[in-house]
Amino acid sequence: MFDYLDPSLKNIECKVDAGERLSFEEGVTLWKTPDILGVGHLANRVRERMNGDNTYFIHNRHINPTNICIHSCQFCAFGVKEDHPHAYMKSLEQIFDDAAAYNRGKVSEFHIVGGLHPDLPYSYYLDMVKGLKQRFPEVHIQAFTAIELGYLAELAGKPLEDTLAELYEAGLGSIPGGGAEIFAKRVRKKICNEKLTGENWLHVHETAHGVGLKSNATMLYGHLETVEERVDHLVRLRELQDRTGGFVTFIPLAFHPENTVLSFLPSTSGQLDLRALAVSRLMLDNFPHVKAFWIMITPAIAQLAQSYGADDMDGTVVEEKIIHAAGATTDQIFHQNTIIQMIEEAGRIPMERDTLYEETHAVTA
Ligand code: V47
Repeated sequence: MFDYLDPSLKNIECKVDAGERLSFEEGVTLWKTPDILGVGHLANRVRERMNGDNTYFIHNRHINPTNICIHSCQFCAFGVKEDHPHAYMKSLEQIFDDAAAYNRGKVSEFHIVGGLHPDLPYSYYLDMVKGLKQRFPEVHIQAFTAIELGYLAELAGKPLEDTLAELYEAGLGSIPGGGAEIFAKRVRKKICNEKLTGENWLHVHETAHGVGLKSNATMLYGHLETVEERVDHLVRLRELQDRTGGFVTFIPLAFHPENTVLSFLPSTSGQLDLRALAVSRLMLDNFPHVKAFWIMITPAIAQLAQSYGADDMDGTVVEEKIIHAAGATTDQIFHQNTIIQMIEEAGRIPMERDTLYEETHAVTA
């Protein structure tokens, strides 16, 4: 029997055990209670019910085509204007070369996210997808956040649905979860005023699910948002998932303040990172997976997170620019044996997966 420090977690436990949905107010309790062990324990029960002892990872390769961006988000240290000394834009040939350099028959996913470049045409993105698919037909392309997709539809001069269908046809496999930040208008106005609204982010994902594309979802936490705004974010994702079933994985993203306009804010704590994963697992009862992205929260916390609701560690990544621009001190590459040993030490079964968890198999170091 688990002894909860916070008696209000007892009621939540009854609902969790009965498989009942938690309310907005219960979500707030989970964020506010000092009983982090209790929250973790409940999240772990759900995690084991849904995914047993499996901890998933993938051989992937991140590609960030450009850091030049028409937006100036307060939380972002990656995006710059064209005249910035660190501004870059990769040609399609460079992207294909990068992909080839790291493929070596092992990588099963290209994860592609970048800035909104002011001058690139829609054909650049379409040809990127086509060219990668032609050269690496076996690799899944997870590309373009909802923000980029909204922009691409504008560039293409076509309705969003047609743009998504065309990219899907060209070889786009699924959509990453970035750009969600926090849906609440109050915060969005302060941290990413020029960006797609929360409602529009949800609309892009709903439309993508409608054309057959699966997607991920994220939440950027640890900046100006309140606990209630975090719960609102999770509830809105849960509602969309009820309608479409198109989300695969949820990834809470810990805000990294360095080199951003919000650099006066502290970094997130280990406790907040674990709680974000645990509360997400408990509130998002219809999301199959919750990922502890080691790049964001360190491999050590990602390992601990395997007992706080998470069932995924992301993957090998190879080169990450967005969070490292904002001060992440983690390595950029995680070798398979290190991932496997960390998962085993956490008492879980290392399962290599493809992007959509359709093919999975247990591995040993
Ligand atoms: O939307 C930007 C975040 C996202 C910072 O789908 C920051 O599996 C923290 O899409 N501190 C883009 N976060 C990355 C992305 C992603 C990442 C991991 C997994 C998946 C997935 C997708 O990066 C942005 C924003 O929320 N971000 N700057 C920062 N300073």
